[in-house]
Amino acid sequence: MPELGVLWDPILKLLMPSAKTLHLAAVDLGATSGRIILGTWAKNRLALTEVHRFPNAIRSLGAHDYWELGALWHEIQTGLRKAAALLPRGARLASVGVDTWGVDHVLLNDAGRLVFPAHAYRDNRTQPGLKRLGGTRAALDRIYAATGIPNVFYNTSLQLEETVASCPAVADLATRCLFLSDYFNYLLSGRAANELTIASTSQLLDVHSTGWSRAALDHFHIPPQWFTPPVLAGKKLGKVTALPELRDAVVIAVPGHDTACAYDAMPASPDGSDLFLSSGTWSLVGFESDTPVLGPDALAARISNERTGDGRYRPLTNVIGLWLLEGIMKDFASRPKNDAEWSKLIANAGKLPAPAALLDVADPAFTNPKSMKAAIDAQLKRRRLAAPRNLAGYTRLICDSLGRGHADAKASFERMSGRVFKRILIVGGGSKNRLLCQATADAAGVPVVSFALEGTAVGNLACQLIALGAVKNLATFRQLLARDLKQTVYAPRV
Ligand code: LFR
Repeated sequence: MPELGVLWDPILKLLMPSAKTLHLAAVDLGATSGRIILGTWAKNRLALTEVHRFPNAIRSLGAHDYWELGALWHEIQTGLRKAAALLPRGARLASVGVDTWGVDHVLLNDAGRLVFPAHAYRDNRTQPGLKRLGGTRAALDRIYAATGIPNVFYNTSLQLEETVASCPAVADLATRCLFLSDYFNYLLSGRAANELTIASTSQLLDVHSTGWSRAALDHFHIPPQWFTPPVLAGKKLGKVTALPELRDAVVIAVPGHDTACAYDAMPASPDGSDLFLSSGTWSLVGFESDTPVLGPDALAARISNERTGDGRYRPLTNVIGLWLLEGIMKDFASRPKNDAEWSKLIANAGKLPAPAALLDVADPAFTNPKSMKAAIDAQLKRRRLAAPRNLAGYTRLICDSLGRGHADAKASFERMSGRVFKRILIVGGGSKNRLLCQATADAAGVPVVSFALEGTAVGNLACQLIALGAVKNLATFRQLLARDLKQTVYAPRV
C-alpha cells in the first residue's frame, strides 16, 4: 500500500503533547472513482494510506443514466474491512466519514427502502426544467435570491421536480430524501440525517439560514417533509452498525460534499487572499466568505453559494474541468496508459504553439456527449476554426481553455467581492497537470500553487480529527498542513 504522505510533525509535538494514536477512515467517492483512505494519527503525525480504490461510472438503462449504488456500497464495505484489517493488533478504527460528489440523492420510505432509482446528475431528464426556469426571469431571480444557487442542469431541485412530475406516486411512496453521502452514513450507522454542505448543493437550502427554503421547495413541487433540518459537519451520528469489524467506530457527518472537503484541506492564508481551485472532473473555483455573493451580477456569473461545514459560504463557479480531457481520451487509441505516458503527452502538448483561439468551455454540448472530440470539432467548425491535428493538440487546447476559464472566474469574483486574490491554490487530479497549472497562472496573472494532496480525503479526515478533539479547529489544521506540505509554484509568464 502506498503511504501518501507524512503531513506534519514537529509543530504538532508542541501543540499536541499527549495525543494518542487514532485510526480513521475516509470514504471519498467521486463520479469516476472512489477510494477508502486510512488516516493514522500517531505520535503527533498523520499518515495517509490508500487502502482501496475502485472505478465508478454512470450506467445507462434505456434512455436514462443511473449510479450503481449496490456496487458502491459493496466497495465501501470492502475498503473499510481492508482498513480495519491493516490496523495493529488490538487497535480499532475510531471513526469513519463519507464524502461524495454533490446533488445526487435517494428517495426512501420509512423502512429505509429505495422507492425510486438513483439517477446520475448528467442524465438529460432535467433539460426541460432547466429551460423553463431559465426562460422565466422573475422565477430565476426569486430562486437565486432564496437559495444562492444558479440554474444548473444537475441541481437536485430540477431532478426532484422531474421525479415528482414523471412519477407522481413517488410523493406518497417516499418519506425521506438523503443525499448520497447521507445515504451511506445511514447504511453505516442506521441514522438518517441531512448534512449541511451536501444539502447546499441542491438549490433547495435557504441561503440566509441553515434551513430549507420553503419558497424553492414549493416552486419545484417537492414535499418539504422529505428533508430534516441539516446537521453541521462534525456531528457524531452513532456507531457503525453495518460491519462487525468496525463496531467501535463512530460515523461522523464530515462535510458530505467532496468540494467542501477539498476546500477545508486547502492550506490557505488566513487573510483571505487565496483563491481555491479544486481540480478534478469539475474545476471548482472559489473562496471562503462569511457572507454570500448574491444579486444579478452574481447570477449572471453563475456563482454558487455553497456552504462550509460550519455554515459559512463557499462562493464558487463550476468550470467544466477535466471532464473535457477525460472525454477526449476515449476518442484516441493512442491515449496514455500510465503515468510516464501521461507526462509525455503533457510535455508534448506544452511544446506546441499556443492555440490561436480557445474553446468556449461553457458550451452545453460538452455536458454528456457521445464523443467529446466530435463535440469540440463541432464547436470549432461553427466558429470557423481549425481542429487540432492530434491528441497533444487537443490536450493543449483543453488545458489552455480551462486556464482561461479559471482566470475569468477569478476576475468575476474580484469584481463582485472587492477582494484581490494573490495566489490560486490548486488541489485534486489537475494539480499534477503542469500544463493546466501553468496555463492557469499565465491567464490569471498570479502564481498557482499546487499541492501534492488528496484534498477531499484530507478534508474528510480533518473534520473527524476535530470532532474527536485531536485537533483544535480548521485554522490549526491548515496551519499545520501548510508548513510541511510539498508544493510547486507556477509563476505567471508574461
Ligand atoms: C465535484 C462536484 C461539484 C458538483 C458536481 C456535481 O465532484 O461535487 O462540486 O457541482 O460534483 O455534483
